[in-house]
Amino acid sequence: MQDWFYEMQTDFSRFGVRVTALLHKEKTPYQEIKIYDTVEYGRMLVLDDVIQLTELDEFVYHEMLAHVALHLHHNPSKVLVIGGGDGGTVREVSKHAAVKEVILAEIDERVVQVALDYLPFCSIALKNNPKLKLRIGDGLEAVRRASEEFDVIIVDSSDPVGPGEKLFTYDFYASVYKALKPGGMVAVQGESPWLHRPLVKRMNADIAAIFDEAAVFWGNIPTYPSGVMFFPLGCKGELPKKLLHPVLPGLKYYSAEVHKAAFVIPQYLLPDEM
Ligand code: SPD
Repeated sequence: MQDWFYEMQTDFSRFGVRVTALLHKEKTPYQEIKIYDTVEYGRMLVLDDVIQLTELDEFVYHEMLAHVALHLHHNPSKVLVIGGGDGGTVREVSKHAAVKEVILAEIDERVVQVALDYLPFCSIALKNNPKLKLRIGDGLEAVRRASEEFDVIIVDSSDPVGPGEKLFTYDFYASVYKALKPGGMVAVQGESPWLHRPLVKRMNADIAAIFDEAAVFWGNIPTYPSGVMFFPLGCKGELPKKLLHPVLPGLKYYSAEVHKAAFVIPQYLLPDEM
């Protein structure tokens, strides 16, 4: 197979990847899952025709989503990951000695199984991981049921269509706030400040309205729309201004310097200015 996969990033722009094999395709009650092999990006997970991760750059997304909040929290013992059934975020969260328990709430059990079958570089964290509690079910319900239970909540969602839609609402963020212990933090997959401007503006305004302190940081992930992804961060209490722990060794993107630089947002991309 020598073909192209195209993601429609907006109604007027698309991103193309040369693929060499469609390794898996199935329709679940929630979405269509596809796994491709590609020429330049290695294995690629696609949900409802939207790229979720590639072997080449997934580490940037998963390191930034996990480590910024975990290095800012004084004792991130209990962490909830919503979405992220591929295991990439759990892989990064589990690296912290302070983390004793990682609860993964993934709505689609087939994403977990397909990742175990085809994406071992992420799903390795889902096998023989004594910190992990896998809960197949709705992430929104998981936070609605909880009260002051988690130190850190990480929202590793797909886009705001299909199963991910309700993870972009004011009500969801309000439930996340309630589910966090005092001092707790949430880090969120926050889409592209170039191509999803109204959504980015609303998400950041909602999180700033609900949380005691909020900020946004960014990462460079080439296979996501525009290559720039935002990550809103909310804190139940005062958001520490500096790292509270030495940076974990062996990471490929996140560092103390990257942490600092990630909070520097050019004027045009500031959510308040959109
Ligand atoms: N536009 C796609 C954003 C996908 C973010 N979630 C990826 C899940 C990987 N764990």
